[in-house]
Amino acid sequence: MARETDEDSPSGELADVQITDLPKAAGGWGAMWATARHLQRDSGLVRGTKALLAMNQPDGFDCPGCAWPEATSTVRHRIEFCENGAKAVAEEATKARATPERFGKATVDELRALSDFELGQLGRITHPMVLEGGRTYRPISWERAIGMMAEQMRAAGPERVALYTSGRASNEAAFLYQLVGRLLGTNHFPDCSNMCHESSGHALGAVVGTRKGTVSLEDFDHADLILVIGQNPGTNHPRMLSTLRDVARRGARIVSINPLKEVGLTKFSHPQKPLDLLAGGTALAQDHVQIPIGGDQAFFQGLAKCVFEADALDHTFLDEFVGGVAAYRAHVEALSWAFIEERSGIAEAEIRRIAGIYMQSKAVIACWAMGLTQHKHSVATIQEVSNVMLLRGNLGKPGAGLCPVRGHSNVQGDRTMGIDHTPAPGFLDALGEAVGFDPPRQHGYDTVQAIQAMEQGKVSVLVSLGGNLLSASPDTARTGAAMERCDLTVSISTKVNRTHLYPGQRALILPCLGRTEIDLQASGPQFVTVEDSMSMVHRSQGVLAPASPELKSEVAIIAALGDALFPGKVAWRDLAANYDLIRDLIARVVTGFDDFNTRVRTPDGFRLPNAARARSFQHIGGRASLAISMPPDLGLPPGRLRMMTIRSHDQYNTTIYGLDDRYRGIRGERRVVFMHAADMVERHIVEREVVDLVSEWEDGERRGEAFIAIAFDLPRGNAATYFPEANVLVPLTSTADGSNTPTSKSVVIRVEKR
Ligand SMILES: Nc1nc2c(c(=O)[nH]1)N[C@H]1C(S)=C(S)[C@@H](COP(=O)(O)OP(=O)(O)OC[C@H]3O[C@@H](n4cnc5c(=O)[nH]c(N)nc54)[C@H](O)[C@@H]3O)O[C@H]1N2
Ligand SMILES: Nc1nc2c(c(=O)[nH]1)N[C@H]1C(S)=C(S)[C@@H](COP(=O)(O)OP(=O)(O)OC[C@H]3O[C@@H](n4cnc5c(=O)[nH]c(N)nc54)[C@H](O)[C@@H]3O)O[C@H]1N2
Ligand SMILES: [Mo]
Repeated sequence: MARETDEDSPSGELADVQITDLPKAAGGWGAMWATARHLQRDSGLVRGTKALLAMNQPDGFDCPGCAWPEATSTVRHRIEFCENGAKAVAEEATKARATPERFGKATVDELRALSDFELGQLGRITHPMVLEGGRTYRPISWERAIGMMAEQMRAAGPERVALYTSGRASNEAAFLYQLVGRLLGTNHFPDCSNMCHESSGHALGAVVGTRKGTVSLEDFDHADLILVIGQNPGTNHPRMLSTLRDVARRGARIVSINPLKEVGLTKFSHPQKPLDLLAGGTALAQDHVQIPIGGDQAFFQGLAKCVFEADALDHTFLDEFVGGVAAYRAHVEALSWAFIEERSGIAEAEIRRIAGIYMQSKAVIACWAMGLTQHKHSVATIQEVSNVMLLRGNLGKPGAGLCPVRGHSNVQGDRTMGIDHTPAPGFLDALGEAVGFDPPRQHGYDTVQAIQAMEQGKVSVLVSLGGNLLSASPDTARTGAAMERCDLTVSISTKVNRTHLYPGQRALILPCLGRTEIDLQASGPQFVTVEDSMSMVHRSQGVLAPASPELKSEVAIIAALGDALFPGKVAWRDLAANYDLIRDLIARVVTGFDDFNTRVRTPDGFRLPNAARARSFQHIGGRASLAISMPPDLGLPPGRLRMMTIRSHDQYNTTIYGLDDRYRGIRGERRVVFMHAADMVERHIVEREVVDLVSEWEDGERRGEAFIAIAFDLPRGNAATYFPEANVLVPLTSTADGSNTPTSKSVVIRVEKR
């Protein structure tokens, strides 16, 4: 099937990878050094530092990195950023410019030969660009670009248009975007969340009736135990390490459950605290459960078995709020320890030990991320985590709750604003009433379905509000071919990425302002709003001069499209001139946003209501309910490995900042495959040998050529590669039950010698 070309490694050759010792702690001097180096290289120290000092401050902008919340302004530090936030800023505030002249020099086919890192180094896009009747992008006026878009969307009709969103879009942009789509008559809103925390939403919705996390940042001050499951905060949510550091210093416990012993969870030295730097840092997780990929569901059933056996239940809580306890009890009691050991890969004694720690703790927070969401059994696994938490009343009390740690800085807000292919009827009712139309009710396509629809010619116009659909999606070659079948592909982007290089018949790149930049509209400078992982809604306002005078805000671009498609239906120009008017509209449509404009002007913003946190289950029949499931068999055909695709320390999803993964001791190359030493010996593979990876799926094989094998401390039978280089190996139709999320963390492969 899909065959990988050499296009991901610049010259088609592998660099000489360097393997170094693992650092003793995350953060520390290494983080300070990396921060300075990236700022200097990309944005220049002065511009970069100006931006950093405004980041995560009440009057500044929200870090475009992750969705971890900021502390309240009373205790917030003047410096509130991490190494990776600094890299994200350097990437956006870069001095490099992808001007029409630079674009004009190469065809998209030639640009494909650049690596993702090199594409990023082209810099910020300065002008709207079009590709039609050739293979090169040329400049186009905004007016013609928007006109072309409106014309083709109208011609295609609602069924044939898909509107993708990446989670960096602001609430205001996302709200207008879904409004334009629904006025057109479609719910085809694939979004990055379909590949991310969709499984969490499904699981939590079914068990506790709320699709979001239930904790606040203050809860971490009151917890006795934090479970960090399938998450690598040292790299992906570094500000969470400051929270975990405070937790550890208070004497509370942290348990990590992960196939890898991630350095970031072992020890953390706060780069902005001199004493911490000198002392070498604070120890974080004392306990690490080295679970094989996919073993979590059975592991948590083992924990539940122990809780029942010891009768360590919160009976009052269960009697009042939870249904299905007896059936669930019968289910886990019937599972033998031999079965649980086999399906979790963890010995009974170890499960009992962790259960002991869990049962001694009065208030527990369970955090998780992609290690739980991107498997076939993800929804059931997350339900199992929730079950165990409910058994001891770890929900809706200080220091306890469920905490899916979101990725993109506003991915949660975008969903709240209606970026949802299965919108709630109540939301559509309110939207229809506020704007005066009848929104479409039929469910739309998610990301995988949208790619399939393009492939089958059912979708002919693809619009992307941010993101990089080509590289983020599974089955890169297949996704690229599907996109190329479209009549029109449109990307609203800040920087060049691989999606731009797989154009439809015609393609537009519409360059927009980034978070860091001043957004000046007719009524004056504007701010936007975002919602963090813990449901706090707050302002974000850029401070830097825009990268080019031609840039428009996302809001202005979408409002112009709305005006071209549905003039007079909404006061589009007024909305774009003054974002307060968009917020007034949001307040009328979205629950929890009353008085939006006033409340969001308070220093910390406001928290959205969360029924599960309030122990209110009225909307799901009065009770939370324990879910029953059978864990998967982890057995593999002979010689095969289960591979997870993970992030390095030097990337933001498909944006590659550099070629190092400092916390895993890798420098200079990303095409690596981590394997257990014994699995290498068994295959006669030596350290640094270049191998091919072949994934096996019901519709055929996929080949990823030339990965450097490196022995690593992970469970036997498991392997790890980096996303997006390994996405060629992830089959489009291998998705999670219930959420349809691609199984990017469990791909069955064989390793071939070259
Ligand atoms: N700097 C930086 N920050 C980011 C991002 C970035 O790319 N760079 N991306 C953002 C986004 S969109 C997201 S969603 C988050 C992602 O944040 P993470 O979820 O932390 O990211 P991943 O690298 O995908 O890592 C998942 C972890 O899950 C573990 N894992 C894999 N399979 C299993 C399993 O079966 N069980 C268990 N228990 N663990 C498993 C892996 O070993 C790894 O430690 O980060 C956000 N923040
Ligand atoms: N194999 C594998 N695949 C995965 C994952 C995995 O773990 N393994 N993780 C999945 C996850 S969790 C996610 S969230 C998705 C991510 O999928 P996406 O969100 O689609 O990807 P990103 O790499 O975050 O998007 C980066 C692009 O966004 C644009 N951009 C940056 N800032 C802005 C802005 O302010 N405005 C606009 N309009 N554009 C901007 C830039 O052009 C940049 O190239 O990938 C998924 N894919
Ligand atoms: Mo994500």
